[in-house]
Amino acid sequence: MALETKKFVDKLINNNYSHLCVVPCSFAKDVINEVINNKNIEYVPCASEAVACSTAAGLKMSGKKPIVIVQSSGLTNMGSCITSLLKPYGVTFPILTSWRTYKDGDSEIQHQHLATKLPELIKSYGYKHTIMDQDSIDDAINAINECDKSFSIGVIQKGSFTKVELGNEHKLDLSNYIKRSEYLISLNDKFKNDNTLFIGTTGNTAREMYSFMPDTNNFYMAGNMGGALSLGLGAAMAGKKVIVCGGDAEFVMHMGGLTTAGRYKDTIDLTYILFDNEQNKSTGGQNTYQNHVDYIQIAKSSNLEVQEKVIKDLDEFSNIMDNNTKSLKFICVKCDLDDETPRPPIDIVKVKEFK
Ligand SMILES: Cc1ncc(C[n+]2csc(CCOP(=O)(O)OP(=O)(O)O)c2C)c(N)n1
Repeated sequence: MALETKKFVDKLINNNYSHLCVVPCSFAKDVINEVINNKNIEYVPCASEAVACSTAAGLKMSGKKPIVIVQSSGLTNMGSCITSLLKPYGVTFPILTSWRTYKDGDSEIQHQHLATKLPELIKSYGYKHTIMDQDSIDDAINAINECDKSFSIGVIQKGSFTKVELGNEHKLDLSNYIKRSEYLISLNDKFKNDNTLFIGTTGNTAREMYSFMPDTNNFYMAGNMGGALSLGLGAAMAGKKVIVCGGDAEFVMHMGGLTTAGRYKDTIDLTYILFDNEQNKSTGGQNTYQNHVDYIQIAKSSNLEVQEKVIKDLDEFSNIMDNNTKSLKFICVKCDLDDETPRPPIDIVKVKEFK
């Protein structure tokens, strides 16, 4: 059975919950859609789980009733906020996390560790964990109310909520842009049999690289969301020529890495290509709501050499990628969605040393 999502969200609102602070997980897609559709509770899309947790703490400490929803892989990002703010100051609000499982051959390597260790992680934070009921809305709401007043984290399992479509007014229109696959194919043509290291980020970028860049030297980072620029920085500092293929949600998650990378501009060969599809494609297409952010200016002021214009054209992209000067570069490309492509298999993903 699954909880009827609209009724569940209405009950949250009846219980005066005011804000949903989120980094998306596909398990929570329908609750997120319903909250975006619903005018009586505020959706707060967050750059990282650390941001979600601190924002919720600020809301709670100011008399509001926030709820945080994150993926198990992101509960670790909240560790500092939980152990050094929520626990010592005694601040409580419902934190709900999905529990991503792991099955050899069928799951992403990023979920392997916490698939068995999530309860231990929660315990080490000094919290209890409560598996959220999938049959009774009242029992689920009671568990959430318990999490609101005690150190308890609610765990959401797959299939807990009925399907909710996003209202048309919230849907994105990317039809003016070309698909990411076209840019990736052009990279494959340009860099085939070259030793440039391509790092693909968590989300659909790495998956699509596997399908559309079969001839380049690829590392698929299915996890460590937000860490791709810094991973690339380390490799570039060790002498490699690196191109990171990122996404708009991954780029902002640990944006502080820009300040570190910027320091090394003149000594490294590293390009970050931000493939901006304005959404979290791999967790269900939730809008990142980041149109207020000028990625190019942020990169520029962190000392990266930027392409001043957002790229929307394949020839333009191809010309830019012909620029071989050794530097720390940033390119922002707008792209439309490709159809789902398969995950790269674990034996190809699991690489300990770059080529
Ligand atoms: C720390 C962490 N939080 C959340 C997730 C869940 N997650 C996986 S991919 C993704 C969104 C990626 O979006 P983007 O970077 O824009 O790339 P796209 O899939 O749109 O290409 C999220 C939220 C995760 N894997 N790790």
